[in-house]
Amino acid sequence: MNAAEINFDGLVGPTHNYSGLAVGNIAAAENALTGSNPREAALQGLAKMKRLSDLGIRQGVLPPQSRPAIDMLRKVGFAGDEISVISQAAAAAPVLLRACYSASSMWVANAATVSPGADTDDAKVHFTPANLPSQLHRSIEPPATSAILRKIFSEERYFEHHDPLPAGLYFADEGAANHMRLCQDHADTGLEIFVFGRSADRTAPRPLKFPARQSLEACEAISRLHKIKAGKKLFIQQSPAAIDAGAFHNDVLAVSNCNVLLYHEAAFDDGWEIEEKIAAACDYPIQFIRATESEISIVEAISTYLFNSQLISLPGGEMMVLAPVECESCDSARIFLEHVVQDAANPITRVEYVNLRQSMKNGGGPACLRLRVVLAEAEFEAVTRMSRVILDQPLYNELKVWIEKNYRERISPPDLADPLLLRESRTALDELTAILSLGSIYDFQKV
Ligand code: SUG
Repeated sequence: MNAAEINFDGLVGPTHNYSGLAVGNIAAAENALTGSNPREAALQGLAKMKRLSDLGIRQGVLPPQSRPAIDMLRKVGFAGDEISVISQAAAAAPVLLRACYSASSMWVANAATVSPGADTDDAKVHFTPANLPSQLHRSIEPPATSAILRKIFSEERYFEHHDPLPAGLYFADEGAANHMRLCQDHADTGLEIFVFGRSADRTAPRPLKFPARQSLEACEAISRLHKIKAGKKLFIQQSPAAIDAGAFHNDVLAVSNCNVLLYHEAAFDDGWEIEEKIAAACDYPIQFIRATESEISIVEAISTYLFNSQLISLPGGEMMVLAPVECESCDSARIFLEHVVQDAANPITRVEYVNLRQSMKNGGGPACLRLRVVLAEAEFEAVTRMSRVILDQPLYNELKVWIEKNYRERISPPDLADPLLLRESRTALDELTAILSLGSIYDFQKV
C-alpha cells in the first residue's frame, strides 16, 4: 500500500503570548510576562510549513483554537456579557485569564496520538485527542481539538476518533509528543513506542521537581483503543532526572523517523537498554543515533531543542534534520549534527535550521508544532475532499496575507484585558475557516 507521512502544523493563534504557565518548561518560565509578537510567530510557523512543502513533502495546516476561552471563565463564576467576563477576570483572577488566553493549541504534537492504518487491527487510522490535565491552560484544549480532527478526518470508513481519556492525572495524556513510531517505510506496520513519565505504581521512579505529564496508564489505554497489532507496541519510561532537567515531553530529548531513533543518552530511565528492547521488537535493523553527555550536555540539549528537530524523509529517500536556529549558534549542537550528517552509516544527509524563536521562547520547537499523520492515498484524498488544509502556493499566499492583516505585531501582558483582542481574534478565525473550507468549527460561529 502506498502511504506517506504528512506533517500537520498548528497555526499560531492571534493571542500568542508569554504567560509562564507551563510548569517544568524552562523556556516558558524564563520568558514569563515578556512581550510577544503574534504576527512574527505565525509567519515563522508558516515559513516552516512552506519550506517543507517546497521540499516536496506533503504539509497540512491545523487551525488554532479560539481564545480567550470565555466558557472556562463562565464555568468558574464570571458572569455577564463577554467583555464584562474578561474585565472581571482581569481584576480578580489574572493568572486564570492568562491561561484562558494561551495560544498553546499551536503545539499540535500535543493535540492527539495518531496510529496509522498499517498499525491497527481494523486498518483504520485512529485518533485520540490528548486530555492534557497537567497544565490548566492546556486542559482547555481537548473538546475543540476533537471537533477539529473529526472535521478534517471525517470519513468513517477510514478514520476512527476516540474521546479524550477521562480527565485527571491517572490517565494524563500529552499526545504524540510522547509517542514514537519505528518502521521500515511509513507505509509498513510500525512499532509504536509509548513513552511515559510516571505510573500508578507508587514504587516506580518519579521526578521530584517537575510534573511527569504522561502516565503509563494513558499509554496502555490508547494502545488498546487504537487496536495496535499484537507485538507492535512498547512502553518506555522517560528518565525522571531528564524531566527534572526540563524535558517535560519525550520529544524534547528524542525523535524517530522510519528506522532511525535520534536521542540523548539521558532521555530514558533504562538508558541505552531501550536499544535492545526496541531491536528485539523489530525484524529489521534500527539505526540508533545516541548523543552522549560529553557530546552535548542535557542542559544544552534542552536549551537548544536539538532533539525537538524534525527528522524527515525526503522524496529521494534520504533524511533531513530540520533543527531550530538555536542549534546553529551552539557549538556542541551544531558539531553533533555535522557528525550525524557526515556519518555514512545513517540515512541523514542534511541539516537545515529554522527560525521559530517566537514559539521556542515558550518551549515549542519544530517537532512540537507538528502532528504526524501517515495516510494511504485514499485516506489522503478523503482529507482533501472535506477541506482545504494541505499547503500549496495559493493557500500559503492567502494565509500570509491573512496573518499580516489580522495579527497584532505585539502583545504585552496588560493587553490581555483589552476587549478588542477578543473581537480581533474572532474576526481572524472566522476568516480562516473560510480560507480552509472548514465550515463552522468554533463555538462562537454556532451562536
Ligand atoms: O505545554 N508551552 C507548551 C510547549 C509545548 C511543547 N510541545 C512539545 N514538546 N511537544 C507546554 O509546555 C507555554 C505557555 C505559556 O507559558 O504561556 C506552553 O504551554
